[in-house]
Amino acid sequence: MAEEVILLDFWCSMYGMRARIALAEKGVNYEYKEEDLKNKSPLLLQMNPIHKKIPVLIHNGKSICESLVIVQYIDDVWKGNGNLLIPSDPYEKAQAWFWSDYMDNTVHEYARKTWATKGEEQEQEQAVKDFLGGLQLIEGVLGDKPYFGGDNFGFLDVSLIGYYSWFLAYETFGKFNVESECPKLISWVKRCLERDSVSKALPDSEKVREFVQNLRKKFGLE
Ligand code: GS8
Repeated sequence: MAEEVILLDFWCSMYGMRARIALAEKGVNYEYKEEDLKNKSPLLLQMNPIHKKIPVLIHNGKSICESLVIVQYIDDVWKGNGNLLIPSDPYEKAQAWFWSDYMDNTVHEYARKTWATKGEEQEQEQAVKDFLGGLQLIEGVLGDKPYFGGDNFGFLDVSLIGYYSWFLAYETFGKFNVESECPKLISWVKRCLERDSVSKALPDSEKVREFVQNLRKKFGLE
């Protein structure tokens, strides 16, 4: 039986990008379905009734939700294809989950505040400091390795790289520059972008900047 793989996604979601990259790394063919998050499809509501969020992977009719769970699932199911993304060493694996969680649940909120604060300059300056502080910690985890996974592009690389497509927006509205504070991290970004799986999954940063500018207008921030 031919496999049916569908990805419910939204173009500038750093979470969706993880699924796109993992599927490409494993050479899995799939159908991409763009969701209108303001008017969610019945399929999304049926497949992710708990959170009603993208990304959702639908594999032969069964849904898998939460981007990191999706990456792990893809790595497990298409084991034989390409490199293993999840580290085989238990400590490395634990670290990869820890830092992914730190990015999603701590640094992402600082990132959001770099563009979503309304005239409260101090709050925004603090958000920029906190965001860069978080990125510097993450840069320390990379150290002098080519990838977070060591010599091979792995799970933590997949989970972090999508955030890069939002950096231009954060930098524009927060008035700062990531490269001058985190040069090694940006070298890592450039290395990742040499992979087709990454360059094809990440949207144009300028389009993301426009998207964020429209959100700012919508929220009455400009
Ligand atoms: C986050 C997914 C998410 O926030 C994951 O998959 O890792 N922890 C989850 N998805 C957003 C779009 S990206 O910002 C989403 O679907 N939002 C719709 C909504 O909140 O209604």
